[in-house]
Amino acid sequence: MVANADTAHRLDDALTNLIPWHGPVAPRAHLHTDAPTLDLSGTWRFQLVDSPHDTPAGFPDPQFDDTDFVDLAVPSSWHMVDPAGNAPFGRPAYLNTNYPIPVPASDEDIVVPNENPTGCYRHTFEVGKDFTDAERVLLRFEGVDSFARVWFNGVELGWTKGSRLTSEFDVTSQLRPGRNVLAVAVSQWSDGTFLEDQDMWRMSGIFREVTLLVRPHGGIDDLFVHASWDGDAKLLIDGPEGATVAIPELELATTCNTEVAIPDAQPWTAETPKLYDATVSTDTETVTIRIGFRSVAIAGDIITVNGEKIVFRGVNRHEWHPRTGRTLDEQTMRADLELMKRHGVNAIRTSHYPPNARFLDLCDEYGVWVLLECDLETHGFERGGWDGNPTNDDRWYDCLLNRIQRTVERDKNHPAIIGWSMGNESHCGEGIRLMNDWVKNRDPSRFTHYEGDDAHTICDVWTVMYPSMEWVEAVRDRTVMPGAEPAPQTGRELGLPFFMCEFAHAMGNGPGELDAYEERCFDPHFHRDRMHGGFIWEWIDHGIDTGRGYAYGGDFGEVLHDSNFVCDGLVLPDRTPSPGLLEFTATMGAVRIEVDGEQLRDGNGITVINRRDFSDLSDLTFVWQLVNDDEYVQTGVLEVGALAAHQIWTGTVPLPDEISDRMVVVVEAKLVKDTIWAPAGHVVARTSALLVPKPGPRLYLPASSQSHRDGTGWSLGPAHFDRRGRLVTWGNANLVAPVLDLFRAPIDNDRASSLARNTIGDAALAAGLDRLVHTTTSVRDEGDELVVVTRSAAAAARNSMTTTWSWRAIQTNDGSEGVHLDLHVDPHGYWPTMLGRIGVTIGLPAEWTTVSWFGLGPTENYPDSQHAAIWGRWNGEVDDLQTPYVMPQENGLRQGVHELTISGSNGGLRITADGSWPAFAARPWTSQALRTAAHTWDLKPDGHTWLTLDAVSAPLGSTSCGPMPIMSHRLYAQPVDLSLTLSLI
Ligand code: IPT
Repeated sequence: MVANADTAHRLDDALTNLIPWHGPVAPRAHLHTDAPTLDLSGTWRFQLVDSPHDTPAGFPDPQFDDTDFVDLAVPSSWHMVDPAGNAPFGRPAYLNTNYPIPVPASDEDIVVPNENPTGCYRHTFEVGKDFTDAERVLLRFEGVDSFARVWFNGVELGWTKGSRLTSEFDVTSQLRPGRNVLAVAVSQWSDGTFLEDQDMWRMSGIFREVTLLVRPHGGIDDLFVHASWDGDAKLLIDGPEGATVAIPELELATTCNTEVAIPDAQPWTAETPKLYDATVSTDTETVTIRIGFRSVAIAGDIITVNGEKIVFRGVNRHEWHPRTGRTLDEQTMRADLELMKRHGVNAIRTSHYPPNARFLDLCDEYGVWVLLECDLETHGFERGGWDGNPTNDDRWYDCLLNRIQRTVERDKNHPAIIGWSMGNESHCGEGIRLMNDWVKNRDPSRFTHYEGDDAHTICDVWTVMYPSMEWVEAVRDRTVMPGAEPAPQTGRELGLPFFMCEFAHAMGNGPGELDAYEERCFDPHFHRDRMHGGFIWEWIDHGIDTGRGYAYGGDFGEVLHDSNFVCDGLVLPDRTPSPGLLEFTATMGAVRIEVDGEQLRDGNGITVINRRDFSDLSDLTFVWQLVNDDEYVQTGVLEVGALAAHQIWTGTVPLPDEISDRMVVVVEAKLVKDTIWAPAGHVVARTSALLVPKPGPRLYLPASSQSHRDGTGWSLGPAHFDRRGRLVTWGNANLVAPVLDLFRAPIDNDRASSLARNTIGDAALAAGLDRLVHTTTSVRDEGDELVVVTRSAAAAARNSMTTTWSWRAIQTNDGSEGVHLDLHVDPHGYWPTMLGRIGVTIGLPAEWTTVSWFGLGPTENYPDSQHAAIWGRWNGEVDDLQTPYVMPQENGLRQGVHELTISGSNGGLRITADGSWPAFAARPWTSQALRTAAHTWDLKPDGHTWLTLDAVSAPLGSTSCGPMPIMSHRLYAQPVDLSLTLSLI
């Protein structure tokens, strides 16, 4: 206990004295107890001042008049109160690796600015006799960012740091019958800030729960459950001597500190999260705890659970809600887990801090592997060459140890947690070794992880971030890559299990190439090699809801910021799955279906691969459908049965004698029964194939009409061309004539950012792909054919594309009049720039908004992100075809277009393709507008429906923080052809 007068003058000291806390009791597990607890969440009184020196005199005093204070919800971050409006308490700031405050040099004492937003909190509440009569009462804070000084009924209890770590103060001697007053001064900056440089919004407050807990004499302060499984279960619970342990379901009755073998228990895995409800009791307290039996081991260079190799189909998860920031309610936590389980995610790295404790109860229940990370990142020291970096400076080691101890002690009883991570991007040093040693000593039952252990002498696994495909291959094939980054350092890593703790940066449109990572790093052929998959960066876009769209870094006037780099998740800020998440399911989900349309007749066109590590597929039914364009032909069920883990089933479906080029086989794996994460019928995996996988040439009847010329140009069937040979009228509709299009509004993967080296987008803009000048060089009228040649090039550029447009009037298959276009594009000159596309864009009437296509859909798809798309007939409105990435960018492409109609009440256009199938995008704005818009609310329909048809399209990659796309995927200038029939609707 610290007396008031004794500490008042030491306030600054406490903020920066490199002492992790003063006052709290020893860290221990969060236990569910029958001892009384009082949730202090609710409306507190609050006043924000500029500095810890400016707190109102005497505010912790119970008699203090707080009429000038205002109401604030606890838990919450004060920066999240109306951040896009009045922001009464300041606005959040987004920074990636830079510190938001000046960094002391290594030969200086630690200082933080005097301008240090400090929230003065007061909360008055009543307690009953159960609290005042208790032997001991603790006050628990689960998350205060970043420094809290605590008074209870006017007496200072101490102070604490460690924003996402629990602190408990003993309040027994201050607690009074009836009215009690809790006062807390929370400062945003402290020495803890230098250990909390995570890539996220910087915001402050009491943002997790505050609870008062009775601790009965002779009660259960802490437990450490050791529940292993090696064919049989074993249980040992470290706890109070003599405390009884009961698991009714297993008819087990034992005591703490006694190991018992349990023959008939089922193991816990992320696939089969079997939990047993146990009670641990003393005379004065009963704790309920959910036990999962499982054993984590490293066998050679393989991580096993219960003897089986596991593979992480994982995501990095920050805690985020677009309205409440890092304060999450249980509904949101459940929503995350439901979405993850539905989409095949089986693992979470809690980047880069321990989550809300309740979340881990839910991880046990839903079943995910958790790599639990300590609240530690010192990335901003990189800027100074890591000089004075806390993990290598012994002044800081107590703080580091305090953090890892609080991390492990709080969460040690969760079966879901299979590894402890020391933190993120804090370089390396003795500090990390001390943390790791402490963990291995306290809990040898799990592996340890720290990606920055780059000499690989400390932790149990070898992990990297954002490796190139070639590099992952070298790890898999055990070939050394001289000079390749990150290079093996000591050789020890070559004998360790390997995974990517971050890969496939999901910023904006992407990530692409997931299938390529899956093939290399996920051991898809069950070789039982060291490859353990990885964790996508990251789960959710941290956009802030402004009421009209989502804000990102820089929107709140920050001095320094990292723009939209904070929006790099698989789900949009409101948790709408992005196309990237659907692609994750299709490439990395454990249930894989492959259909080869051409082999179906041979009896083995369908392959089902069970990539689960434990469970068979008896929870799924595999339904096939044969569809011809938009008509169901036949449906049935595949006899996949209880296909065991790692096994492969092949089979086929009956085919009709006559097959058409729009015939598709779709196979879906659906849940047979309800689970806690999805209802029966939920589709876990889906794939499709065309029975005729390649386009064939089409025959057309010549039209009754020939081209004819008048003073304004040429007419060909329903098409009218101006004197420069540009298609300007279609039926009665005026068009913005089609032109060659090489440009896509740069996606985040095309743009340089705080971490990305690439300049794909800048190079495209420098080359003028967004401002091509189109010049007709010749128009030849050849009877029923009009041949127009255009040259497209940017101002100042000499390289160009020559496009030959050969138009012919025809009669389409349904007898209507139309035109056929043969388009040939030829590059001329030197084209070093990667292109966004090679296609054409045409401006249609704004009223034409109804789209129907036969091709890949319904979700958007790109050349390196198309496994989630299904062949079929899809319908929608133009508005529905846009994906609202937080920062506008190219989106909405759909490939494999056999036929497309786009129409309104006053007419329309049907396009059929032969020769090759184009991709299309239809938008109410241009790519140029998409490029210049900074937010979704900047995008305004411009009076046209812009239709783009790509002969070839660029891949997505994940270069916003990762390697360039695989060389063969990149789109460079090349000759292309398109062959299209246009008819009137
Ligand atoms: C990596 C960080 O660990 C993560 O927090 C996030 O910032 C991510 O990058 C990019 O979004 S660190 C980087 C140097 C690879």
